[in-house]
Amino acid sequence: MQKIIKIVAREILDSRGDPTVEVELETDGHIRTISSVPSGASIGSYEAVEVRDKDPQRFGGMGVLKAVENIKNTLGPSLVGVDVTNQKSIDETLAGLDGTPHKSKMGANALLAISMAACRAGAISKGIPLYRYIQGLSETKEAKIPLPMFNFIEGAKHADNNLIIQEFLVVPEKEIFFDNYRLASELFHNLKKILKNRGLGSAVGHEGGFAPSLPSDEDALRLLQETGQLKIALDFAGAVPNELPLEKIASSYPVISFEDPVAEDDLEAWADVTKTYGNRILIVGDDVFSSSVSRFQEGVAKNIANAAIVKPNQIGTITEVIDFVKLAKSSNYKLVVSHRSGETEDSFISDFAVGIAADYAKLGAPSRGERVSKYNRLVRIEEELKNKGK
Ligand code: 2PG
Ligand code: MG
Repeated sequence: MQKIIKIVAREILDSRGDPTVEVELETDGHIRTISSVPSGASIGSYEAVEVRDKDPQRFGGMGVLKAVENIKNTLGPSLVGVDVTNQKSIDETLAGLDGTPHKSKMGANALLAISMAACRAGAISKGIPLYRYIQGLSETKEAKIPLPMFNFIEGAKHADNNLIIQEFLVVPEKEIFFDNYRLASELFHNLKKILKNRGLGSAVGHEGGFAPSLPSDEDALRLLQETGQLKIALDFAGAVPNELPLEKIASSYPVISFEDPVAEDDLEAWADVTKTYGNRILIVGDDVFSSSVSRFQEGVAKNIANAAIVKPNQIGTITEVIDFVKLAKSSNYKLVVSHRSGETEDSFISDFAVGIAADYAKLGAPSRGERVSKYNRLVRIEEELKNKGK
């Protein structure tokens, strides 16, 4: 048994250049792990919250020293001496010390950084890869690499352009992950050439996808089609453009999923959209569920969506997000594990997606360090799974 002896926290910067929390955890058997947490830009109102300093003198108010202090003074010391493989009790201690419904006292950013670092240490102490350890925690029968959803074009809160839809994603569906990765990279470069030839900017948005100013959202869909024939996924983040309603998209483009096609509180409209399109398109709940068991229960009772986004920082601990995964699976919902628009180089989410055998993973464009760190981790896991069997 390995016991936690030390938990240290600090501020580092994320991909947007904003501070975020990093934790180092150490055990009595000399295991040392590091984890850092991501941050969203389009944040649902049911999500667990980050604690930020709001001190205008530091990082424009975005500092996370309070969360770091919470780890140093309260959360860290309470876990000293705890068996690092006891993820459930570690997470219960963390959630208990916070004690609020949305983790607003200690901060989901503080809790999750520790929860992830403990999970990593648990895997090392058992001598198994992180995805295997998560497979065990989530009682998943067979680990598998999810189909990737690559972000090619960005709009809304993730870009400085005029597009209303937040994410235009392409979904290659080959069996081998690396083949999908290669195809996405080649098509991404195609798209860049098309944009340049048309005199459109090839600057990128928060997740590495291109962020051109286009006459309309439909032009973004046309660009994806010119780039190559692939399945398309869209994240509306609750806002559907007036001139491009769902019927038009569904009947004219090879779209496989609509994420948040309705605002998070309009459950009746959610049920309508699910009823109309759910037999042929994945209707993916992100903000509406916020990886929360209670929100999911409410949604299922009203027949909304047939797939769910899974984001650990929407709920704050690994145990709670696994509870959400188990419930969604038992209700036959497809699962899309997702990064956030503000990311670090941490690739925990890739192991998580494989360990819970998610159907899809949304990890950004096939470019930029904080995005490819996740896809590159999937490349390594795929090699291991091939060599060792599932
Ligand atoms: C989303 C996410 C990730 P953000 O809406 O699905 O792509 O965006 O992290 O800004 O909430
Ligand atoms: Mg979303």
